[in-house]
Amino acid sequence: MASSETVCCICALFFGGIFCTLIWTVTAKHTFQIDYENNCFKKDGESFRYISGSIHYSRVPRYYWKDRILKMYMLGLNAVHTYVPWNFHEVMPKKFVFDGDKDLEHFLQLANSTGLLVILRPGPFIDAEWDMGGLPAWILKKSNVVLRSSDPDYLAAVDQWMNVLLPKIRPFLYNNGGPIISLQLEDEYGSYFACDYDYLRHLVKLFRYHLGDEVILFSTDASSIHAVKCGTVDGLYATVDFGPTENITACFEVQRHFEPKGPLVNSELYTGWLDHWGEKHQVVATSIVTKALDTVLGLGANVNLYMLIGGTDFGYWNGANTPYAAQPTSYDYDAPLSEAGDLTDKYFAIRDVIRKLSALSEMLDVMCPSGPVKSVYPLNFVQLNQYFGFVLYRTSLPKDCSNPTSLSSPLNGVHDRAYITVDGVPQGVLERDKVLSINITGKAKATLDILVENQGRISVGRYINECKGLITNLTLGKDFLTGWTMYPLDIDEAVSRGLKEKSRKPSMSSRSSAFTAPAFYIGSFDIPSGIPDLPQDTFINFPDWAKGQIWINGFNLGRYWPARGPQITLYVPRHILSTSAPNNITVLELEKSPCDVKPCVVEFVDTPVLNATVSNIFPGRKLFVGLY
Ligand code: NDJ
Repeated sequence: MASSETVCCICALFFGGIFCTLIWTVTAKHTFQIDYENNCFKKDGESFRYISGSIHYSRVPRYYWKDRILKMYMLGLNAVHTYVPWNFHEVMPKKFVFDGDKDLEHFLQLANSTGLLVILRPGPFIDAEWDMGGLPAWILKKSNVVLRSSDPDYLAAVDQWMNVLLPKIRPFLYNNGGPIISLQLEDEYGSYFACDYDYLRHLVKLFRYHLGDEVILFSTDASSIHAVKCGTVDGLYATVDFGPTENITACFEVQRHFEPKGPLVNSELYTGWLDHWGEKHQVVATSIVTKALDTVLGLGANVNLYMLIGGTDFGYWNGANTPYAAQPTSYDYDAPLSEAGDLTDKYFAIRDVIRKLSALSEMLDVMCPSGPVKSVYPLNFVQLNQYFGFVLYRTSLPKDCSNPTSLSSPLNGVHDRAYITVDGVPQGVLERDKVLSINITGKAKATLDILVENQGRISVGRYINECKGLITNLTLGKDFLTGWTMYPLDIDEAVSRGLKEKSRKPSMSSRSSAFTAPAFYIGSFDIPSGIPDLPQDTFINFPDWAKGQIWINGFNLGRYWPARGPQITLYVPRHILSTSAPNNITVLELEKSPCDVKPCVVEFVDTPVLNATVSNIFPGRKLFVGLY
C-alpha cells in the first residue's frame, strides 16, 4: 500500500453473540425460560431481553416477506411478533390453506434464517383490526354460539383448528431448534365481556398438549387491573400493552400486580395508530415513540413495537370497531416501515434508540466464552486469570439514582481506567490518581457496567508488583457496591476470529454528549495488487476519535489516545497488510466515537505525529471520506 491516501470505511458493530449461538445449535439443547429471580427471560441459560416488532404476514405479500424481515433485523430487533389469523387459513370448515401468501411455515423459516426469534400469537381471537378479530365467519352458522367462551360449539371449532395449526408450529419452537420463543393465547381477553376462565384454561391445556410443557405461554391485556383480571389464568405469563403517551411506570405496575417477579413486557407499544373510513388519518410523532421506547428499554423491559410494518388489508380482510366504523384498506399504522416497506424517519429514529443499548456488554458471549466469575466484592485481574487488556465488572444499582449519585473509588483502587455505563448509557470515566469520583444516574436495579482497562504495569521501582482491575471496593453514595459479575475479556482472540462475521447491529450513540459507550467499529479496505512496492509502512490517524485500541487483520496495533496526546498516529508495519484479500480494521473506541455526528473514518497518512503540539500536523498526503 502506498504510505498515504488509503482511507477505510468503519462501520459500527453489534455484538450479538451469534458465534456462540452457532455453537449452541450443535452442542446444547436450546432453552428459553422465565428467570423469576432476575426479572428477565433466560435464553440458553443467559439473561435475555427481546425488542421485537409486529409484522402480520397476512398483510404483506409473501413476495416481500424477506425484504420486510430483513429491514426489521437491520433496525436492531431480535424478534418478530406475528398473529395467525384463523379465518385466513381455515377458509371453510376443515378447509385449510397454508400455501403462497398463507405459508406460515415459510414465514417462520425466513425469520429464523434471518436471525430473528418469533413471538407467535395464534389467538384464536386476535383483534388486530382484522375481519372478525381473526375468527372465521362460518362459525356463526351455529346459532347462539358464544364466541371466545367455553361454549362447546365454539370450543369444538377451536380444537379442530388448533389440532391442525399447533402440530405445524411445534417443530418451530425454540426448544426444538426453531425461532419461536413464546406464544400468546387469545388477545386482550380481559376486555371481553365473557370473562370465562374455563375457556382460557381449555386453551392452555390444548396448547400444552400439542406444544409440550417447556414453551412460554402468555397473555396480553390493556394495562389496567380491571383489564388483566379476566385476561389471564395460571399457566399464562401476564403481559400488558400500552401506547407511548401512557404513564409507563404505572402500566408496568399493573403487570407487577399480576406478576410480582419475572420480565417486564409491553407486548404492544404503539408506533402509530389505526384508521377508520371517514376519520382523520392517525399519526404519532416520532419523538413521542422514541421517548417511550427509550423509557421502556431503560427499565430493562421487553417490548414489541406494534406495528413495525402495518401493511395492507388486501381483499376483504379489514375489521371494524364499535360504534360501527370500518378500517380502510391500508394498515399503514404510521409505522416505522411504511405500508409499502419504505424506511421512514421513524425507522431511523427508533434504530438510534436501539443502538444505544449495544455496548461492549452485548459481545460478552463472544469475548468471554468461559463465562463470568461472581463474587461479593470485586476481584483483581490476577485473581481472574486475566493479565492484560480489559475486564468488565458488572453489578446493579442497589438504589434509585435518578438524582446524580457519586460513584467513587475512595482508595484510588481503579487500576487504571474505568469506563462506566448504566443500562448502556455512558456516565463517564474513573481514572487512577486523577478522577476518583463521578456522578451517575439510573434507576434502582439498572445494570452498572464498569469496563476496567489495564493501561500497562509499572516497569521499574518499588511498585512493580501492582495489581490491575478494581483492587479496592467502589462506593455508591456512602455504600459499598457488592454482588459483582466479572467478565475477563479475550478481545484479541475474538477479533482474530473475526468479529465482523459474528456481528450484526451497529453500536454507538449515547444520551450524554461527552461520552459514547465502549463499542467496536469495523471496516475494511483493499490494496490494489499488481502495483510494485505495495504495500508500504504507513501511519494511522484517528480524526475525532478519543481513546481506544485498534487491530488490523487481527494484529493488535496498540492503544490510541489522540484526545490526550502527544501521540496522535500509530505505526502500521507493512507486513500485516495484504494485497490479496480485504484488510480488516477493528476499532474499540472506549470514550467518544465520532460516528454519530461526523464521518466515521480512520485515515492512513504518510507522516507520523508523535507530538500533537506541532502545527500543520499532516503536511503530507491525506484524504477524508464520509462513510456509512
Ligand atoms: O391487541 C390489540 C391489537 O390486536 C390491541 N389493540 C390494537 C390496536 O391496533 C390491536 O387491535 C386495540 N385494543 S385497538 C383495543 C381493544 C378494546 C377492547
